[in-house]
Amino acid sequence: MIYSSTLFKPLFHCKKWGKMTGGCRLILSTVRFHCLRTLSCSFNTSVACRAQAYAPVFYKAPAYGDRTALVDQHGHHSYQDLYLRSIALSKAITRLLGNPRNDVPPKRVSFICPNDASYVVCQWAAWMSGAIAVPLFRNHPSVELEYILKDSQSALVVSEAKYTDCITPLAEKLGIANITVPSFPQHSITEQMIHSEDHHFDLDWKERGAMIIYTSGTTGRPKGVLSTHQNLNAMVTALVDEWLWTKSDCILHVLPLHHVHGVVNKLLCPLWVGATCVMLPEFSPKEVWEYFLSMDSPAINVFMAVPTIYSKLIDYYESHLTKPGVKDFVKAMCKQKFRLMVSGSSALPVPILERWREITGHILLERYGMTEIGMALTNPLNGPRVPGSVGNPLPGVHVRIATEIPQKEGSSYTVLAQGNATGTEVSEGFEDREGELQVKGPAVFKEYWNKPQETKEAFTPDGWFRTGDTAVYKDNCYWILGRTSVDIIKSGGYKISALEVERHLLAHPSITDVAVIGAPDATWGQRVSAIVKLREGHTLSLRELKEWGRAVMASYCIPAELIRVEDIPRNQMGKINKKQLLALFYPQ
Ligand code: MLC
Ligand code: AMP
Repeated sequence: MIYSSTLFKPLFHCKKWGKMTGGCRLILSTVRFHCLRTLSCSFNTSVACRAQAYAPVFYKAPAYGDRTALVDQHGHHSYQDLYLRSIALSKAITRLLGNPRNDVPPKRVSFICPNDASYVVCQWAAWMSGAIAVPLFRNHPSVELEYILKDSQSALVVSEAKYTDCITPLAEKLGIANITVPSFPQHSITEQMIHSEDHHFDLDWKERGAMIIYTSGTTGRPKGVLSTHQNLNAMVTALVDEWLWTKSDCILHVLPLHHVHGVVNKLLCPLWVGATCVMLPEFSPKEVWEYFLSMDSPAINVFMAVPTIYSKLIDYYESHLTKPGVKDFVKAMCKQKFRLMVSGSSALPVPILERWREITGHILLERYGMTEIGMALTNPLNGPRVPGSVGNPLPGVHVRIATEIPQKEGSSYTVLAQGNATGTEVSEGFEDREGELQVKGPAVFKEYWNKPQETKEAFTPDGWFRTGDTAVYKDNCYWILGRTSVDIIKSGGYKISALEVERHLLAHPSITDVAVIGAPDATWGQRVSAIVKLREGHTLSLRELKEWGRAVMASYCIPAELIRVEDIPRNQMGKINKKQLLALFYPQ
């Protein structure tokens, strides 16, 4: 057996962990799995952690061995199980793509999965193969999937069996290879199978592309945000350090897995530290409350969500859990079980924060982030959380609030306030002044995929990423006041481009003119409202529009409201003033 003492010696004598061959490291990993009870944990942890700077999360899995990494609708999955399944899939990927590790830039591997272990296996396998992982959203209509596959120039799409029928025709149309995630019964992955080829995970990870996440911009089609392994490493380690993640933590995961909140904060963080992630196939208020109030193991002690989810949980509580004895039980359980409850991705209304505190005894920790930068600002884990504020910079993050001084050649900026985790300095005379929030640091993304001009425009000449959010520094913390552009809508935590929705609606046979605005909404933050002019003689109901929209848009982009008008008001230049439209149709 490979874990005999004779085999150990040469491993200990490797010159440098960083220079170890992948084969060596794999042997160590396997040793770990077979000697879990006999090997010292610290040995393996140091191997896994020090092996390669900025290496992806799967490097850590061997050290966590048979701990439970994930619980999903199929059962419990250990770190060992996920790791071995990922190696097996990565072999299939490299057989198809050659060796993506040699490619510059690395090949893109898209994948479409339910929210379960198959997602982690695809993500890790893509990274093990040296490829860039492109997560697809299973609820996107096929035109949206096609756009992402094409735009990312994916070389391969991996689908979980449930989605193979949907993805195969698309892949064939685009000439992209596709495979189904093999469903490995646990016992079928053997040491022999893993050892049948050598694995070389030793790459220069730092600058290597890791993941492309698609995000809406103000103009144009969605852009692929390319983050490197260094970016992901910085995002994860900042949160792990700041919120004190440990392997005893257990998080309940209810978010989609094509955005950073679900991917980084709720999945990579727990997997990084050896904690457990209990993953629901989708958000269900009933199931979330059942987990919150359950005495069973694993006991959830961390929760994170967008404000809409807290609002929906409150609604469920009001109609099912308010009987006197039950109410006290709910509060006692939440107070006793949880160490951390976080809100983010859009502004947390103070009434939601207050009601949640009454129900659970927890003051939600609000933080601020963005696909391009990971998390930037956070209220403290320990110490007072200020309702309505997003706290201060995370470790490694530099922020400033600045206003643009337009110039003939380029732009320069007046800096109103600038800070990092150690403090913020406000420029004299600019106290309480609002401006654009700008960010620098190792978590800031590398580029918009294949969009050099957009990438350039997203940064100031001196390298600050322009978030497009208006902020102010006041009372020793940062406050987000809203988006600079009215054309970006946030609904249920999703960022939606009003112009993109308009583009879709203009293709509707009955619509001749349209303006899309974000109507304020207590549950959704904003909801997509379409003000339309219909072609003469045509009729269109909201139900018909929604039905039509399902084939062309993500469900969260489909207008929730339809306002029919004779003409859409425009100024002399023919431009629509959306602020005026909002005031006109939503005076509150
Ligand atoms: C669903 N619907 C939405 C919507 N989600 N409409 C607008 N905005 C949304 N976000 C529509 C559906 O199409 C449906 O319409 C109706 O609402 C009810 O759908 P549902 O499926 O029952 O809703 P539900 O499952 O409760 O979904 C709500 C939700 C979901 C909040 C769970 O939207 C969600 O998972 N949001 C999280 C998005 C997220 O992860 N954002 C992070 C981005 S990263 P109809 O007409 O069919 O009834 C980021 C950076 C950072 O922002 O800082 O984190
Ligand atoms: P996305 O582009 O989907 O990653 O969304 C990022 C945007 O979400 C930010 O630019 C903000 O507009 C918004 N956002 C995230 N967190 C918060 C928060 N706590 N408060 C207000 N807005 C937020």
